[in-house]
Amino acid sequence: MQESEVVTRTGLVLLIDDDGNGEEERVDELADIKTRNFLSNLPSHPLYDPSSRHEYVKKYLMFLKIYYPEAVINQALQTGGGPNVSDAYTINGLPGPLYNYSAKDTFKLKVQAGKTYLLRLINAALNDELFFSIANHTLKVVETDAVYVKPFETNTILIAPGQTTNVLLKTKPNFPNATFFMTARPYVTGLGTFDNSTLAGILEYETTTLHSTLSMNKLPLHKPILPALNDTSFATKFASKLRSLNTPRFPANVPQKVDKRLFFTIGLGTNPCNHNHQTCQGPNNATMFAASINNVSFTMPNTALLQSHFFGQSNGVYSPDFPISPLIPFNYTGAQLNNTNVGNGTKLMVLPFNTSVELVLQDTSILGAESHPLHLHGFNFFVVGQGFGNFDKNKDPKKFNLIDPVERNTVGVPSGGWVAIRFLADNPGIWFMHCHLEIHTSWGLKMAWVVLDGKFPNQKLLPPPVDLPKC
Ligand SMILES: [Cu+2]
Repeated sequence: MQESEVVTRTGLVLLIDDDGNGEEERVDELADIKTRNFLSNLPSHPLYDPSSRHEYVKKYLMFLKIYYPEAVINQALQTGGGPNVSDAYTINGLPGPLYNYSAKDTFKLKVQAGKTYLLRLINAALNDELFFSIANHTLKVVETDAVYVKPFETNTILIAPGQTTNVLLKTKPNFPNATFFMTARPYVTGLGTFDNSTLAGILEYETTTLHSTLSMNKLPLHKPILPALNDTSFATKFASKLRSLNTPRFPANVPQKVDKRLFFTIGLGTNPCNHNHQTCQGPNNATMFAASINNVSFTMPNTALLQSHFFGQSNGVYSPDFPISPLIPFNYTGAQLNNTNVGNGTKLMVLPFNTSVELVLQDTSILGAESHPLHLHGFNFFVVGQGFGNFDKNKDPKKFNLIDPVERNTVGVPSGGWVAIRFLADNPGIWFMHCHLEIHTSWGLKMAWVVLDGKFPNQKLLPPPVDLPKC
């Protein structure tokens, strides 16, 4: 992922997708259109803030990024063990003063008193969900994954890899005679080792008076208190605050009828060690880590799925028989199983055009319960319910929120729990769904959907470009 920043004529900083996959671009185009609406329609806008009526709303781009070379993932796949932990987390490329020798590499967010800023947060850390907080300031969450939410205030946000969150930051009315740490560190529920370090940037108030840089450095520095590294209670409360805005202008179009009900287990597992005379570094020396959905660990095909589907040549590339539920039901969040081996295959699930899908994603306790940020390509979905333990298909659906559930494209499957989503399969093609923890995806925690063409010309998969390279 190679992003660059450009400044548009509106003075906003935007994120551009340079890798050509269109995904970040699409998210950003949506965000940008909304931001322009936001600026041009302030008085009638639901997020309109009377105190900043004539204020120009500034927007900052922030990356929370991690030093994490591809070689680390490759090494883990070779040895069958967990990945080495990263060196540091960064904000806009800078790790900050809580790391040795990094005080010079500190991101400073300069603000003026008495204004409202729109901060756009993107978690680009490959393997970690992150807590983020700014000392002595509250954040008003207004948007997640480029969709408005009912605004709510919080001291800390939780953001998973691949998620975006926009927050309004109202600065103090007057110069505060202090500076403020902005810190982030991971939320981790798995059993593996992880980078438990904390990144820090500084929120610094600009002043027109006599404060020199020297005197700025002498100001007291406040630090936020972040939740504990495994604070699932915070994660649950935060998730339950996220609701769609659901106004006449920005309705929540939650599918009310369901054509297909699906139940997928999400979790880790093992494959036998494939080195004959070597030991592996998996859970024991005869196994390698793997991960699966419904116990199918996804095997990457050699031919592109979309290409083989479009030309009707999918035989031998993938099989259209992804299971609608686990073949052998078990106590998903109960005691450890003796046999942790996964099945392997390139299995896809076929959906007729416009199928309304309800999908329950159930975490398993195999090799430890863990929060998994699941990402669906091609669609937004509504998060209609979540809970702990095993999903109860008789009781739990009665509590689903079908009015104003949050609409997004990446959702944390609660550690030792489940989450239910609904989406309308109105986008023909082949779409991946995978855990956004990079190592879990590499271990096979992914599958793909085949969404068939509809009847009308604008409901059909477009042909590949004429210059598509031939094998
Ligand atoms: Cu995962």
